[in-house]
Amino acid sequence: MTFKLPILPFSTDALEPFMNQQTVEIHHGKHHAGYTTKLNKQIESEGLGELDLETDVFPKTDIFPKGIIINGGQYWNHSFFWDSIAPAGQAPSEKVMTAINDSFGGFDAFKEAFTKEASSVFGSGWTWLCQKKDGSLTLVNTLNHENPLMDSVDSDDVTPLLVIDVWEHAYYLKYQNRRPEFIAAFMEIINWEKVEERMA
Ligand code: MN3
Repeated sequence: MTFKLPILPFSTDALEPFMNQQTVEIHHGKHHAGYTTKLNKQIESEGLGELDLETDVFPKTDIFPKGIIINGGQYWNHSFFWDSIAPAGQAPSEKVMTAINDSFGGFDAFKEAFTKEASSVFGSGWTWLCQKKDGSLTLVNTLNHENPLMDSVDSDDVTPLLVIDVWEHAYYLKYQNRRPEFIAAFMEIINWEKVEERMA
């Protein structure tokens, strides 16, 4: 089987000015495409058959070659990331807002907590808004290629709802080293409809 680079759910200039066209084009067309190609090559060279990343690979990272874990993680994380954003103008639904209020004590408090977590990832990684088994929401940081579905990440069986990529390639062309400005911009282009869809 072959993994395919997902088609973006928006045009490459649709997130301007928060995420500029060149960043989207290179991030999707070069970085994500590169991980996709490497994942497929790795699967082929290992002679592996049909693989489901979520159910086969991420819960058992020890038994797969590192190249599958790294490129599989990056492939999946980026697919999840593109679905986490949308042209500006969406607001959380009442259901999502209630969960945010219950878990963080208000929308501003959520934004503050999310910004703090995403700012604190040292080097390359990701900040995930997740739902716990009890329905409450929590934030999980992962490094490099990792995500909360991986058994190597201590995240208590959560369901990811939303992710920000804080690798420098996600923002450097527009924001250079100013990650906090990128995080603030990301807040304007969250796909809240998708967050709700991902909630239990
Ligand atoms: Mn990236």
